[in-house]
Formats: sequence, C-alpha cells, structure tokens
Amino acid sequence: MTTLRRLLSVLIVFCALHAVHAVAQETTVQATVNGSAKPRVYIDTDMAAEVDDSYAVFRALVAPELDIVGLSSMGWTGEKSSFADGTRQSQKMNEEILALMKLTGTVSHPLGALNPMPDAATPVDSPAVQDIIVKAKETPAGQKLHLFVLGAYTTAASALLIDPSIKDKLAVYVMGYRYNNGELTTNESNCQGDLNAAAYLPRSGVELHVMAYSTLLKFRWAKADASAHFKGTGGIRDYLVRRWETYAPDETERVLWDIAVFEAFLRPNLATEKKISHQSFPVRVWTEADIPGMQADYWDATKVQSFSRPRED
Ligand SMILES: [Ca+2]
Repeated sequence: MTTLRRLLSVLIVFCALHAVHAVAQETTVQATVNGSAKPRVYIDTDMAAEVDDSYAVFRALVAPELDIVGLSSMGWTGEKSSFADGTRQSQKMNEEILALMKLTGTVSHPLGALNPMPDAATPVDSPAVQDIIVKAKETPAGQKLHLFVLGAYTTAASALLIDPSIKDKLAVYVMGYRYNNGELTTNESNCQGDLNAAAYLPRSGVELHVMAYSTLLKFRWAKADASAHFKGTGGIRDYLVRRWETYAPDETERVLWDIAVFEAFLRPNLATEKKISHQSFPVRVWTEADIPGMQADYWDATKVQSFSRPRED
C-alpha cells in the first residue's frame, strides 16, 4: 500500500468514526427530548419573585419538542410580601402569560401552596398538588410527567407525600441547592423558601435532577439583548421586556437562572450532568453549563419567525 493510500484509509476510518459519534450523540438528544412521544411537562413557578421565571416559561411554552400540560404558582416570603401573597402574584402572572399566548384553555393553571411545609413530613395541599397527582397518574405507561420546579419545592414534595404512588410516574427537575465537593447543600433561595420540602424531596425516592445554583453564577444575560430580540415585537415578548424594566430598571445584566433548567433538558449537549449520592439517595446534578451555547439556543428558539404555532399572536 502506498503512503497516499494508507493516508486515505486512515482519513476514511476517522470520518466514519466521527459520523458514528455524531449520530450517537444526536440519538441521545432525541431519545431524551423526543422519544416516542413528546414529554409531558408541568411547570411550577414563583414567577413574580424574579425576572428569570417568565423568560424560562416562555422558552418552554414555545418548544415544539414539549407537551406543556400545567403551569402552577408558588410563593416565597419576602421583605414586602407573605408567602401567600407571593403565590397569588405568581398566579396572576401565569394567567397573564397564558392569555397572551392564547394557551389559557389548553394549559391548566392551578393555584399552589399558600404556606411552606410546617415540617418535613407534613404536606401542604393545594389545587396545584391535586392537578399534578391527576396528570402524573394519567401519563401513559412507560412515560413520566416531567415536573419543573422553578421556586421553592413545596408543591412537588407535598404531591409526593400526599400520594406516594406517583413516585415512579414523576421526574422532577429543580433549580436550586448548591453543589460543592460532591455534596448538595441548601444555602440558596429556592431551598431556603421551604427547607422542609428541600429536605424531603431527595428522600422521596423520586427521579430528581438538580440545576445547581453554584453552576450558574456566571449565567448573566444582558437587558440590551432582551430588548434587541423582543422589544417592539408585541404580545408576550414585549411583556418580558417590560417585566425586566419594571422589576430591575437599573440592572443592565442579570442572572436568568431558571432558563438553564429547560436548556439543559432540551439540549443535553449544552450541560454536564453527574449522578451523585445525596444522603444515600441518587440525585442527578448539572455541574457545568455551556452559557454562550444556551444563550444562542434561547434567542434562536424564541425568535418571532421560528414560532409558528397558530395559537400565539
Ligand atoms: Ca424562580
């Protein structure tokens, strides 16, 4: 064999291996997001507590890969609001966003807990808990209801305590906890919002994925980008621009935490997920995020011309 032919053989083998790797990676992404049916997704959000939830929920609602079946409200205890007030404020925003996207009739939007769990064994019942239990149970055999929790974990933990039979029908994805030296700790705001729920959730045995606070410390977004992409385009996008301007008028950059949970789920190649043992229970933790990749994907997925569902303005 001549040197040239030998080189050509090596090149052909390299290209073939590269193609196999690309197909395998793509297959993994499709299996996660597409599967045989669209994943049934439920979102529980403390929408009114920050800027990021509304941007994150919008990303999920425009994703053609997902079947969003519910959007529930969560509270927090702040300097100017009680937990119950926070839940009601989030409920109002959930209803505004669904109305802007003409999804009020197709995505259920129950009220969540009006107080955190009093201890780690006592659930707080709510219309949101009951709706999640019903939707988990009606999820077809072999599939799970994917519950995304963007605030305190009260509703997720309470649903599992009230009806433990849904454990194997749920996969829970939370923003929160810190991950340091192989350990999860609760010194961040979503855990602090209900420490009893944060203590119970990993112990429930449910499939649990954590987008750690510590992974997203540099997940900063520019208000100028939000304005450039959304301002003047009407409807929900202008609502999001106004949300930032109203909540944080002087901040030109902000960490939009909750977007990362959906980006990691929809685009697994943009995040690194590790399996760890937390107090002897298995937990999956996203420990790294491709921030520029997630931001590029977000703006591409939410641009006006890419969203062709007839139910939006
Ligand atoms: Ca949130």
